[in-house]
Amino acid sequence: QQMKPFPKNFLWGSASAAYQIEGAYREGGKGLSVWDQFVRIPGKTFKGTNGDVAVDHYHRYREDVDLMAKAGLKAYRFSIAWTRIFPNGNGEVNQEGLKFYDDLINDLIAHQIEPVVTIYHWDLPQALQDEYQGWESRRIIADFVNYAKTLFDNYGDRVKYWVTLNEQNVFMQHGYSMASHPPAVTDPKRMYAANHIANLANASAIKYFHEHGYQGQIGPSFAYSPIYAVDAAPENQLAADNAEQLNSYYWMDMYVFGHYPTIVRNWQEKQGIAPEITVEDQALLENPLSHPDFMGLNYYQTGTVAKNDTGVGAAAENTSGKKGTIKESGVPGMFKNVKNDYLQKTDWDWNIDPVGLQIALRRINSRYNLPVLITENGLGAFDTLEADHEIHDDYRIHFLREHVKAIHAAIDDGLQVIGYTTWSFTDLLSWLNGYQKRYGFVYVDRDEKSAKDLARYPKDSFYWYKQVIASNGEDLGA
Ligand code: GCO
Repeated sequence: QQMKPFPKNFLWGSASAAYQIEGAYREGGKGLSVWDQFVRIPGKTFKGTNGDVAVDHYHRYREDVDLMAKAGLKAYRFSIAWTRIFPNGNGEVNQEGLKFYDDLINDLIAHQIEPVVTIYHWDLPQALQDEYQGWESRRIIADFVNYAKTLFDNYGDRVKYWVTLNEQNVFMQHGYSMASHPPAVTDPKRMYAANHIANLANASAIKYFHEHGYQGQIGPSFAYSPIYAVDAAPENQLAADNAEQLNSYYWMDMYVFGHYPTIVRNWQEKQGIAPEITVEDQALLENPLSHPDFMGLNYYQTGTVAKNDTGVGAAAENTSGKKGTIKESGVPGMFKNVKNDYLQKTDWDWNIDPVGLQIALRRINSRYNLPVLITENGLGAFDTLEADHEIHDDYRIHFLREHVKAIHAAIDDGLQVIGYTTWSFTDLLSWLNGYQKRYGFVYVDRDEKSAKDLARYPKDSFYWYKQVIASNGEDLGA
């Protein structure tokens, strides 16, 4: 029996984010973002690396788009830097910033590459953090909608796929619980309050989009790591359910159902950390016009948990984990994270689990009944540039091949998957791990001795992916 093929218009693509590739952090009228400031605090990032230059995509986007065309990409997901459009977050529009993305979008379209635009990928204007504490103030809702509307009005004639907030769970947990992203707070009450405001901003932007007749689809992208129980002991199964509710359903349910899961809400109330929800909030969040058209899924790995009666703390696992620093973590009374002996790990100790992607697609599809756009998936690894400028990343090919098989299996299961934009197209800045952690199909030479010019070299995986795209997922290589 033959497997169902990938849909004819499946969006085979790749992805990036403004801060991780653009550089030119003070050019083109750009304002400063919270990341431009945060990376300057000693000890926050690997060897103090920052995105001041990144891979200089701002000046080399034409070269990058040419490479995308060479790979045969059908789609490219990138984010817009809010600070290029509104240097202060609100107020006057910066025409130069608008023009940069206008040119990029036109160049993509000229090469028949579908632009998938992320509106917010973590680089909040510093001015809004200073003015009213960013996500902690409801004033951000109007500013975010105004920014999103500016993008819809300027690019909506050409952009058909919009991602509102990227990995809200990650930027909230790292920013307000683990203090590893700006604004570097450790306060769960403030985190859940800020997160609720982000939910209102997300819902308002989606509602605006739906009410004003723009053509296309819009939804958030979420870093979903499905959770397994360590074994069949009922207490561990319950712990896995706790983790799934707290880590994932708490965040995603709000997008689609407009309410938080009872169990988590109750758990928060007992500790006095539940966000305040007004009658108006409820009406907005439950309005179907504020619900997404698809769920964006960033899938890297699964988690495994056991019951937690020893009170192991730390609110969440550090998902940008630095090599060798994974420590015991969990949520007291709910679950603790444990090792999964069935899974191998990446150079950064992330679990490698292609079947987990099929499971993620099933869970999202059955819980939310929405099509899924896989907005990220990929392998962060150390790569070696050979003397002849080749990069033999067979480990990445293997990783991606197994994940493409899992997507194919999900499609064969009857699930609706719109596309796959791998992380990432070129190598780029890892927020906390510098430039040594490489994800791209295209190697960027940042070695000061050999290449100050940030030369681009396609890796073996580049040619492999080209083949996959050309055959619409039929030819996955050996
Ligand atoms: C890293 C991370 C990022 C994220 C991406 C999330 O190493 O910094 O892997 O690259 O995956 O920005 O959307």
